[in-house]
Amino acid sequence: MSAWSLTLALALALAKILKRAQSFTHRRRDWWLRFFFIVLMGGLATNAYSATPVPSQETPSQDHSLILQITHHQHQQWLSLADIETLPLYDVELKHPEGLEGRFTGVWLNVFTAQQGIPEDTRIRLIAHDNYTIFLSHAERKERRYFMVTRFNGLPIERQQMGPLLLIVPADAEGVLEGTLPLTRWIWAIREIRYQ
Ligand SMILES: Nc1nc2c(c(=O)[nH]1)N[C@H]1C(S)=C(S)[C@@H](COP(=O)(O)O)O[C@H]1N2
Ligand SMILES: [Mo]
Repeated sequence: MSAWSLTLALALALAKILKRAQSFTHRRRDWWLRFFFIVLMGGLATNAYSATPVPSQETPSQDHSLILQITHHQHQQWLSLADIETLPLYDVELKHPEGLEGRFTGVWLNVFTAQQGIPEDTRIRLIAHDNYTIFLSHAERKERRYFMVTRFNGLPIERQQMGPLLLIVPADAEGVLEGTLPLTRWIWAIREIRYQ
């Protein structure tokens, strides 16, 4: 549920109460408000899982321990949480299919790869600590907005908890939970990104 819709709902509820107090004779107007309120509540209910990242209030990490390897041919580079969090941070509330439910903070993958100088039209490969690996083609990266998570409920994520980095697709959160969209790209415990 987004903050603005909640504010709107509260404002409307307040308006409704005020109107009521004002006069019992204006029943028609009351019906209008009631109708509007029901429509709004319906909107909120269906909106509940359309997870959309919003700018985060989190202070960028100062942790400089190296957690992510970027490999390009023979060239290797290591990045820390502090390095990754120099990019604009976003928050998204969702339930991860593996069970974690709450606020995920991170950066957009396409913004990260652009900052790293990884060409947009290359296929990238992500490798996890358990050696699970996925490829994201140019087409796939254009089709969906991947989000790289650096924190859960404001804190860095432990290795046992899918950390230090995990990939999610906020727009797919609902479908993935329902089982109508695949989870294969939701790689967690990311340790390396490679590209040719
Ligand atoms: N690091 C890591 N991420 C991963 C996986 C994994 O084994 N390791 N499995 C992927 C696959 S194929 C699916 S369907 C989901 C769920 O995997 P699971 O059924 O093995 O829990 O997580 C995805 N992300
Ligand atoms: Mo899977």
